[in-house]
Amino acid sequence: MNYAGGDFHLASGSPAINAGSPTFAPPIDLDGNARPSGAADDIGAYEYGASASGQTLTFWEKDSEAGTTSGYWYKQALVDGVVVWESDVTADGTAWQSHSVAINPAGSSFDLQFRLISKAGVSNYPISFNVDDVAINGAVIANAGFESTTGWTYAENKAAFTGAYDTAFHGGAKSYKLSYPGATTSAAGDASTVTQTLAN
Ligand SMILES: [Ca+2]
Ligand SMILES: [Ca+2]
Repeated sequence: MNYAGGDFHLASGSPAINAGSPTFAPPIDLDGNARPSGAADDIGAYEYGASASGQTLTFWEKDSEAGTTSGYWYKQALVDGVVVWESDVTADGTAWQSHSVAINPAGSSFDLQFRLISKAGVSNYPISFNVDDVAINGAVIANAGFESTTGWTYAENKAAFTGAYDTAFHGGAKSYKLSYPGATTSAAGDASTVTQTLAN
C-alpha cells in the first residue's frame, strides 16, 4: 500500500493478504467489492484482488425492536443458504433502512432468502421484520417490489411464526413481514424464511 499517499489498497505480495479474521468481517470491502477474494479475508479495509464482477443485492427492511436486549433475534439475507447480510434487531432503530450487499451467486439460478432467526432461546420478545423493494442487478426477479406472492415461498421451523404481506410498506403497496409472538418460548435456531429462486 501507499501509506504516504493515503492509499491503503494492499500491494501484491503484502503479508496482509488472506491473513485477516472472518469474525465480524463485512461481506464487502470499502470499495463495495465482495470479500473474501482468495483463501481468506485480508487485513484492512480493502480486499486484494476483489472486483466488482459480482452482483449487488439491494433491499429495504425494518423491524419492530429498538431496545437493548441484544443477542436474541437477527435479521438475515441469504444467497444459496449462505448468510450475506445480518443485523441484530437491537442494532438499529425501527425505521425503514436500505442496504446494498455484494453477492456472487454461482450457476444459472440461485435462491434468495430473507430470514428472522433466534440465536438464543427467549420468550416475551415479540418481534417483526419487514422486507421491501428487493432488487438485484443482473438477475431476473419476478416481483422486485415484493408486492405479491409470485415466486416467494414461506417456511418456518416453529408454528408460532407468521409470514404474510403487510400493509406497512416502503414503496408500492405492501411489504413482506415475518413475525414471532412474545408469549412463546423460542430456542436457538428457530427461524422463519421467505425464499425465491432467481435466474442468474
Ligand atoms: Ca431494530
Ligand atoms: Ca412494497
